Amino acid sequence: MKLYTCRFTQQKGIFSRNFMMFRICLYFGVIIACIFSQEAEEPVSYSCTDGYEFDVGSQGCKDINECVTLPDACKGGMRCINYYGGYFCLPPNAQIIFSTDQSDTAAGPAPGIAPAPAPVPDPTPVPEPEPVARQPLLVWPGFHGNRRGTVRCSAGFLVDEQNQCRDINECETSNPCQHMCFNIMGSYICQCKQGFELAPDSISCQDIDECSYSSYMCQYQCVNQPGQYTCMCPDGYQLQGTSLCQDVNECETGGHNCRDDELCWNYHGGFRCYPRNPCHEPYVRTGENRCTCSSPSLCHGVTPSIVYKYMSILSDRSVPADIFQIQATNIYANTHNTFRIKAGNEGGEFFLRRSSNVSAMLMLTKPLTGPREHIVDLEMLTHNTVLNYRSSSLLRLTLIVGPYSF
Ligand SMILES: [Ca+2]
Ligand SMILES: [Ca+2]
Ligand SMILES: [Ca+2]
Repeated sequence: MKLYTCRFTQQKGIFSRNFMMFRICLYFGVIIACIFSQEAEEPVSYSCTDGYEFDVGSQGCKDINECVTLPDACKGGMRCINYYGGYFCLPPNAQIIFSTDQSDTAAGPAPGIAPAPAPVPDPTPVPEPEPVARQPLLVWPGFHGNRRGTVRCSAGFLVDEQNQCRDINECETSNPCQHMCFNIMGSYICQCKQGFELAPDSISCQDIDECSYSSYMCQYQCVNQPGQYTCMCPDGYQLQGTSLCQDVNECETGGHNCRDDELCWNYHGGFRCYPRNPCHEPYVRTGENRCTCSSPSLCHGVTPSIVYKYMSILSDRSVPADIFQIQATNIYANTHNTFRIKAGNEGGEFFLRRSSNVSAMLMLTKPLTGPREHIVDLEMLTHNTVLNYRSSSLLRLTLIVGPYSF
């Protein structure tokens, strides 16, 4: 309650009879206090209900426009709507629709001088027969109504029993989404399961083609599937994790078909079967992978011994690269060893670098593309400087180049 000091005289009966009666009712206690405690010409205390202030000119309580007087009457971007005795804070999208029905209009309390709550300012206010009709318009997001109780709701809302607009839970009523539905005020949102994305219609879900994102999704081959993708590996490989391919060692897993007299040699992408005894006439097998020519008559002018070695190499391996070391097995005093590539380097893919008196390193100088098999003969020439004795030995290296770079 706000207290005001005022002059209250009988001469100022300029209001209508009804209004005076109302004032008398509303401020009965205050008036009584004035009559009994003050002389007619003496200042008296006068009070108005909350939201009103005494207007000296009109000698009545006048609505306070809080939307003007309060600097931040509504926060958060809400719209301020002044109302008799108070104010509303409404969402910006709220709409107020005034009834244009003439039967709904009649003389009523003068706007701004109303001593009691009255409707939202109406061009032609009328007295309402039903008390509820005197209530302000209920204005909420999606709500359109008038005082006569006819209500129209925006899309996504429905009128309930209380004549109010309530959100439709589309997820329960129509379930429009193909996968997941989330209800929101006035609408709904569809979402898709993992591996799917929302289609342009915002309702259905379409598969994500993960394989189109990048060529690095899979080491070998990406296969798109509904809601997911899988990586595939070529024959001779197995999937390692989700994207990598790992060679199957057929020689260990037993997935080879080599005979007992054959040696199984695994390489990236397959396996090979080589004879355990690679020696041909005039050579005889004198050790594992070693062939020796010992016949004085037949071995004249041929390499006395040949050692067979095998190695696997990935296709398109980066170069230069050290790939194989050749080393003398017997070291004699007063000997000098030299190394050379005797055969198998017609394309110039290899280079033999002498690393010591008894060893040399085979270098790859050009990338090899598989699947392919290279046989390179590496020769070691031994010169005994004291006895002036020369001999040679051969290492036959079989290089198996896999079909892929993994
Ligand atoms: Ca909804
Ligand atoms: Ca997919
Ligand atoms: Ca293999």
